[in-house]
Amino acid sequence: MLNRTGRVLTRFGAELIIEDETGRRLRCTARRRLQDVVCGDHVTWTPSDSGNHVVTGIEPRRNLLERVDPRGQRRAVAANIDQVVLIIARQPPPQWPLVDRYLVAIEALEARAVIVMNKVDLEEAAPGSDDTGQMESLYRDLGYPMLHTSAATGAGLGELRARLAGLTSILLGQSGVGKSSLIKALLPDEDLRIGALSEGTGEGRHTTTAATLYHLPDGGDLIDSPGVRDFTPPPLQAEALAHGFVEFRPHLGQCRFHNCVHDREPGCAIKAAVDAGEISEPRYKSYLALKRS
Ligand SMILES: Nc1nc2c(ncn2[C@@H]2O[C@H](COP(=O)(O)OP(=O)(O)O)[C@@H](O)[C@H]2O)c(=O)[nH]1
Ligand SMILES: [Mg+2]
Ligand SMILES: [Zn+2]
Repeated sequence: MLNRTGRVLTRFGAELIIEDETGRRLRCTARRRLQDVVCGDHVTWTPSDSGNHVVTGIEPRRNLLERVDPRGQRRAVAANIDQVVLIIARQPPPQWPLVDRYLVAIEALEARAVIVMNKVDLEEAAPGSDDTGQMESLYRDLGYPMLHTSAATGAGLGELRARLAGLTSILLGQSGVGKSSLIKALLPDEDLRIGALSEGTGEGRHTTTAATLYHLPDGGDLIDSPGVRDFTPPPLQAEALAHGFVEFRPHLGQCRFHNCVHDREPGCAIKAAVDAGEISEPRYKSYLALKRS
């Protein structure tokens, strides 16, 4: 049998929409043993004259984004993500420990992270304990690009589009920061695209919970759905958590106790680095808050 290749754009229950190398969109059904195929998967498939084509294999994944459903089960959301765009905003003001929680999840995916400060048309909310400007430079110094956008005025959208070109990205962030507004600006005919995909699937309109891969007008792909955008990463074990703080890495393995969780243990190399100013206080506090939660 002839095996061809393609990429999964979305799935509706047992039915998959894949795109082949020539850009054709095809309805497929996965072999029974391949039921975990998700949006973003690179697959092999074989044509069929009667009914749906058949997905016969999943190529090795670069990574797999999972969420935890209300019953505590891990659920695959999307595969092969190159980049995560973490959206924060002037208002509601950033919750920096939540930003760190997302960054740890992005590091675990081994995906690129970009931070976008949206709503720059607005004044900053009354400054709290953390100065936003200082926090922004902290993340820049850690190597995370920090863009400024306004979905309202269009400011910075060109730079954001340029960042998305050539990669498969997703947007994440807390509610109210402007993710839906940014998606609308990036994918002006989103509704149309979804309509075209769901046409003829027999399931009516696309259930917006299914992650869907879209091609961006200026190049690059965006995997999106409210379920993807509003995803909150699951908690991690202390070891994986510490590894997700990139500036901790050079110090890991140098604590007095091999099982040190960098909290109250004596001889902790992480705490020594905080005291020496090599690791910032806010990031260390974030680590402790996440570790204790
Ligand atoms: N002033 C301003 N308001 C924005 C901007 N982006 C989004 N909003 C508004 O913020 C609110 C939340 O936006 P939404 O896109 O629904 O956020 P989401 O919850 O992250 O999807 C809405 O009232 C938007 O109109 C922006 O750049 N500037
Ligand atoms: Mg939204
Ligand atoms: Zn330690």
